[in-house]
Amino acid sequence: MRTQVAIIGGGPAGLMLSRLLSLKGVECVVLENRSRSYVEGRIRAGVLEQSTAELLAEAKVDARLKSEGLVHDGFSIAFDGRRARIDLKKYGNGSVIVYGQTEITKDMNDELSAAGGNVHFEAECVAIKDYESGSPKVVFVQDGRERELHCDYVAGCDGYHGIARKSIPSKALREFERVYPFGWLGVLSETPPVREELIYSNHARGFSLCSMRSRTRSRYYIQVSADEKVEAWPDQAFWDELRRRLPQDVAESLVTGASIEKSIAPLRSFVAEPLRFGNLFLAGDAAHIVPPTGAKGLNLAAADIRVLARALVAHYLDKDDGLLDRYSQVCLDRIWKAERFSWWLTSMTHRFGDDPFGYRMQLAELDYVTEAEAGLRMIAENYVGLPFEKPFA
Ligand code: RFL
Ligand code: PHB
Repeated sequence: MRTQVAIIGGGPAGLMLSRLLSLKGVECVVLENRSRSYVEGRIRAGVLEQSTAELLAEAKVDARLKSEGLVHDGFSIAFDGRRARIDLKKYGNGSVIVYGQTEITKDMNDELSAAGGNVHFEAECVAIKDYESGSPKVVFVQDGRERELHCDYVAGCDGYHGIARKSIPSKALREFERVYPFGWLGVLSETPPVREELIYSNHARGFSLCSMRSRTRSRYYIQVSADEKVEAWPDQAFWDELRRRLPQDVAESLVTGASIEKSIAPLRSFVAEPLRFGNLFLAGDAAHIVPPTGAKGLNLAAADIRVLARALVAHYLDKDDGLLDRYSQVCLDRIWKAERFSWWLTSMTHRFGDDPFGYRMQLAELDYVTEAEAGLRMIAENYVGLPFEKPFA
């Protein structure tokens, strides 16, 4: 089998790249080791930057996003018995859109399969050969048979646990990591959201977040210790603990119900440098992880794909490799800023053990950044999404 661009991983990054390249006439094949229903069922991100929505429009997969996505002009941070609203319009000159990652992958898979289907599900990549040359090969196993996909370029969009990053010799790669001593226990329920906007809460018992997927479907999270087991949290225990961590008026209006999904996500900051090795490019979670507090993971994956798609199109259509050569640096400059924001928001809102001094520092910082215009601007600009440099803007 032969194609121009082999894409490893059919998560949001891989699917988006496939869609953007196909629309420009660049050939590509996506190899995804899970089934379509598994990928579409994974409950993950829910908040999109404006630039991610624009990329979905460019990929012509935004019809449902436009009709069902909820535009949010602000969110709140609760701490010390009060609540500060971050006005994204006023201080960040923009807004975000609440629309689930599950829906994005469904929308993209629908379009890709209608266009002829270049996504191979249950196709597990096991090796990448000759990526330092001009003719790499991706070895994959499908239906128990080992096959090879020959290509010009490989896009490693296979997430944190994928093989793309692991195929690169460790001496060629620099990895930066911080593992947090806690995770997020998340619950999805068919209940109306407790408020119209998201509420992030710093509480003495631990962080919590009230989010949503639609006007009838809610997503809530509470901070739990890193070794916590989901079985230890029957629905009632989750709702009781969430209520304790919310401002009283919010807790009183919380509508609870049976969980549709419940899982624990560990929290990690991670960046691999650089993002290019010969003709192999890393994008999305394969290259970087942020703790979910800033809602940046999916948006960063989309940002990499914006740059990579433009660079590959310039190579094939304009015979210009300048953008491919700059891919790594252009992405990393923006990635590190999102890493900083996600780390900072996590540090300011979570409990790090029994640390009364640290808690007072958090409250003082929250008080300052939610009062001072400079603080409000910094939070809002980062949450809405930092600008892209030209020609990626
Ligand atoms: P994915 O989604 O992990 O997709 C990688 C795909 O590669 C496949 N794969 C392979 N395929 C073939 N061969 C192999 N050897 C393979 N190995 C792996 C996998 O099956 C998978 O389908 O990475 P991608 O595409 O880079 O997308 C990244 C996003 O999924 C991720 O950053 C976000 O979900 C993070 N995230 C959030 N991001 C936001 O922007 N806003 C949010 O509100 C937000 N909330 C969240 C989140 C992540 C969370 N968890 C569970 C970590 C909330 C949570 C709780
Ligand atoms: C979500 O709705 O899943 C969500 C929202 C905001 C975050 C993280 C996750 O910061």
